[in-house]
Amino acid sequence: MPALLAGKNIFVARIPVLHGVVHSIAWAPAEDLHVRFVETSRDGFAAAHDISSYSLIALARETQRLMTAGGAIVTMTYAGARRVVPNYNVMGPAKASLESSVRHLTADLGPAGIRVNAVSAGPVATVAARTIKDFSSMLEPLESYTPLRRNVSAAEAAAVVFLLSDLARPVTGEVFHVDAGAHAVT
Ligand code: 0WE
Repeated sequence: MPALLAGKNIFVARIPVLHGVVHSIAWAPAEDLHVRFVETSRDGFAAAHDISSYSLIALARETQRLMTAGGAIVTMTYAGARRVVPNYNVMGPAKASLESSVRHLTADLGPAGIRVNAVSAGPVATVAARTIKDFSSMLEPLESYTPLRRNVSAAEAAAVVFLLSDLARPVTGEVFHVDAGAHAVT
């Protein structure tokens, strides 16, 4: 491995100032997505919250000192944080925790001009999502019940770019829905 990539100070070594960071990582053990929620294992709960939620706090902590001109952090969440979505299971509480952390981080980082927001996207058929049991059967109903009668593509999550940009200068602590209106009717 090149010397610059060794160790954990890669950002410090190579990036003098940072204006924005996108946090887009989530994981729960497949076993915990395939059992009834009430059967969630302690280890699965811990792993889901560690990887999907704590990682935002760690990212904010390590990048805040590089955002010396202010900045923006955007994370990705999902409707399962607030309502029961079949099979989303332990990821629901993990996303609820993530959304709460967004609000708590705004208070710490706001005075330094660092904003923290989340984009709640409708289900997007990513490689990981396609491995989920019955995922494609979730997509069809969206075309009948969402106000816009459609689905959302990964590219349409470009609201992330807006929240990173100066256009969103007064916006922090927001969960911005990119879901064809599903949140308004469900
Ligand atoms: O947040 C997610 C995906 C989260 C996820 C997916 C997996 C699949 C493979 C977390 N951990 C794992 N672990 C694995 O082993 N989404 C918003 C996409 C998603 O995931 C679902 C959904 C939707 C939508 C799971 C069940 C039901 C609906």
